Amino acid sequence: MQILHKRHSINIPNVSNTQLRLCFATTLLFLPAIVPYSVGAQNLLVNGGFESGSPQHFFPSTTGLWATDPALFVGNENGVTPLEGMTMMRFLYTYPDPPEASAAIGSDLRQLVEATSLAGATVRLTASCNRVTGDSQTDTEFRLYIRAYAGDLTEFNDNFPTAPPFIAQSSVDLVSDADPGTWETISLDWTIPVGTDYVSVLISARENIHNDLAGVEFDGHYADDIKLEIVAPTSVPQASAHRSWGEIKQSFR
Ligand SMILES: [Ca+2]
Ligand SMILES: [Ca+2]
Ligand SMILES: [Ca+2]
Ligand SMILES: [Ca+2]
Repeated sequence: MQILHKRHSINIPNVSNTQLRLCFATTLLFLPAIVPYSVGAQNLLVNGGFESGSPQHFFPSTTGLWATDPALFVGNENGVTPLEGMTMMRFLYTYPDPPEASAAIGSDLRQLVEATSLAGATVRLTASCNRVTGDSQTDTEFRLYIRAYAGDLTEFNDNFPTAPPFIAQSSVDLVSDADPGTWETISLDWTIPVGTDYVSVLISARENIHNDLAGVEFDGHYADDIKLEIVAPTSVPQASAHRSWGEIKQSFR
């Protein structure tokens, strides 16, 4: 039996090598960037369960660490058991240096995340919070933020708090119950705006009931298991943000 193999070919009339290369370069220019993250596959935060190391005071200027106001990573205490793993984060004060109470009402922990390739992606930010029962002056509120910034994240520390201003933000509040045996979870979905270079994730315990100016500001307030995950990938072409047209043409010579 004779087997006939068909070959399919495409003839491109009168197209020079240079034209073909420019056509290929144009295609590359408008292809969506290859995102090093995939949907739902990973927590973009490092140490989201507060299982290792210790939080730093003052503002971060690098990715992968929790920093700003005084806090501790602790195990079981005050009738509260970590939701995830062996340890959780305890909020201490609202002023970082020196660690002390102040007229401020928010005790904030931040982490910066490189997000150049995430602009246009939708992310889900989730955190769980818990507290002691306390008394009539025990604060009850927590707040979860995500903020987008343009620029160099290594300058975040130096420029805070006057700059850099964030491009956009989203936040969600939680009023916790008085049962230390239960964790309350908050979550938000947000599309990272085009032009974002990095984001900060911020979890805050808030003195919504009694603003202590000295001494103990929070009677026993905790967070655990913070996650930042992609729920929809970016469809924004980004190659042009990193390579100029001239650079692309040059690479084909
Ligand atoms: Ca944990
Ligand atoms: Ca609770
Ligand atoms: Ca205070
Ligand atoms: Ca207080």
